[in-house]
Amino acid sequence: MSQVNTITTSPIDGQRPGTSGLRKKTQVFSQPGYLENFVQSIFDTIGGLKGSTLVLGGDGRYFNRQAVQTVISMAAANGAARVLVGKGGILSTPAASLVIRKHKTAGGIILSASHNPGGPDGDFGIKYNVPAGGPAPESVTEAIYARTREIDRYQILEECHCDIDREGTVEIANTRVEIIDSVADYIALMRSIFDFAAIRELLTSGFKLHFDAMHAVTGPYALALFEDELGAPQGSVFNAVPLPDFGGGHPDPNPVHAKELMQAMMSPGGPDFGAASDGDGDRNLIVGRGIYVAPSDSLAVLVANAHLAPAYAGGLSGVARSMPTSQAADCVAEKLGIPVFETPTGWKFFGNLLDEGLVTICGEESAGTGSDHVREKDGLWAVLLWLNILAERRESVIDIMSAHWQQFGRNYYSRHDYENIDSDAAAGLISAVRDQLGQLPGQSFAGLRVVTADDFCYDDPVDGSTSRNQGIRVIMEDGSRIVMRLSGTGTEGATLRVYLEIFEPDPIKQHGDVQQVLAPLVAAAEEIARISTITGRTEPDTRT
Ligand code: VG1
Ligand code: CO
Repeated sequence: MSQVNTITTSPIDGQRPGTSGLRKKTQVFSQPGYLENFVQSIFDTIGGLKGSTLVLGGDGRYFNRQAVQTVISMAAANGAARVLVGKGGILSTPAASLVIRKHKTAGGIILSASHNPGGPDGDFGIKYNVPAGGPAPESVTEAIYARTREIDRYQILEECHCDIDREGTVEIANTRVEIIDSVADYIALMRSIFDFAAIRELLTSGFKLHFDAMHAVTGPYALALFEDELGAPQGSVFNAVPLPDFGGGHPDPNPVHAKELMQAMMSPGGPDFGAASDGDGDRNLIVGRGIYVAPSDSLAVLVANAHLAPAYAGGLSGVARSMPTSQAADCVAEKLGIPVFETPTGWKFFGNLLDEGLVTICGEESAGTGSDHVREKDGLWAVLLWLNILAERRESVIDIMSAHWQQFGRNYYSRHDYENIDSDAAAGLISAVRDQLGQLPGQSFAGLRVVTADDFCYDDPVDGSTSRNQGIRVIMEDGSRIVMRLSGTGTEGATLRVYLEIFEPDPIKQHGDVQQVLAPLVAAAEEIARISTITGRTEPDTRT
């Protein structure tokens, strides 16, 4: 029998977990003891694993399989009763959330750096999700971080190797390691939410679906769902095989990185409906023939039409969006007479609202949408809800968008990212703006008069916790808005995100070019934050 080894160690050069778990270069994670220290810090923080069940899986990126073995050996050495592992070490983030909830576990470990590129020179990541299935709240990630700074030992089984490619149960020390089907539970849940018969009818009626799995974790899920279960013709799902380096791509579902999909969708006679998902399957990109659907708009359309899917036929209790997400969903919620909650960036802030039943649907501008069916954002869920809506309405995406804007108004919106800029310069830029917030109201920039300016502070209505400095908001007289914050998911330098939004109620003016419409706000942001002077960049790297 494998021997439990207690290894003496010293604190790691860690980092406060950012928006979503801990992300570092793969090379950092593969240093001897680094992953082990972090994993032991998680176990120590949650009060040990003795007698409990842990869920484990990842997005299949480089180092995933090796890390799965390490976590299994450590869970067993720490006395876990059971470890539920996705076959091949694969579990999408929403599927992991489901398994954690369904089996009443002590939570789970998800190995993923989501949309960050993978490979030996790419990124790796790890996140702990709580027993409710969602990302650990700040109080827990802070405690894990504190533990990494004082840890002096970890426990691991000597020479333990587990066959993770065969479903079934293996006993290791006193731990039952169960290798489970990564997709079955998830598909069953989707079947209980949506009208599969209606979607099947749509997908077998000549309607063309084009789904880009970006060589990431959703490949096997999407094939099982769209092609096997819902009858879409073979080839509807492409880039379907998860690869350790995502085929050299960047598994971020936006028009820049999902180029192949965008090209197909923008060509005349292209598919009717296109979608993509990210590295770990929690985000979604929605494209209609000839039209990119901005994620904030997609959220609003889903809120307005959710009742067309069986699980939401009774209406929604409320909706939540992250602060930088456009206010398009608010316009819908107002008409529906349901509350809207505005939270900081990151799915962990939706957990309490969902647990309390205060909201049914949540969303972020970064293409994350989800509901109370799990406690994570869920890319394929969003695609299925769109398909369910299309199956009921039988209109094109472009027509649905036009009608939506006409009814609720259009929130022109874009996010400009300045990637890999100098960390000190980025921090300096934000603090300089922060320092002048009090003086901004009343001043005009590029012809736009500021009415309020603040640094978003969130008071959680459920647990009473406060999260400060969650992004700078500058609101203009005409209601348009500039938001600025630094990304919490990068591993190199800093990424400045500038979010721009202008509301247009007049249907005649709702078909303009987004970037052109937003140009005055971009100029105002430049005047306020002196972005090009401080960062040395005259253009953002990405506009989504
Ligand atoms: C980004 C997005 C945020 C999302 C987070 C994790 O964070 O902006 O909305 O929740 O990624 O998503 P940041 O701090 O870089 O802006 V995922 O799918 O990459 O885990
Ligand atoms: Co993700």
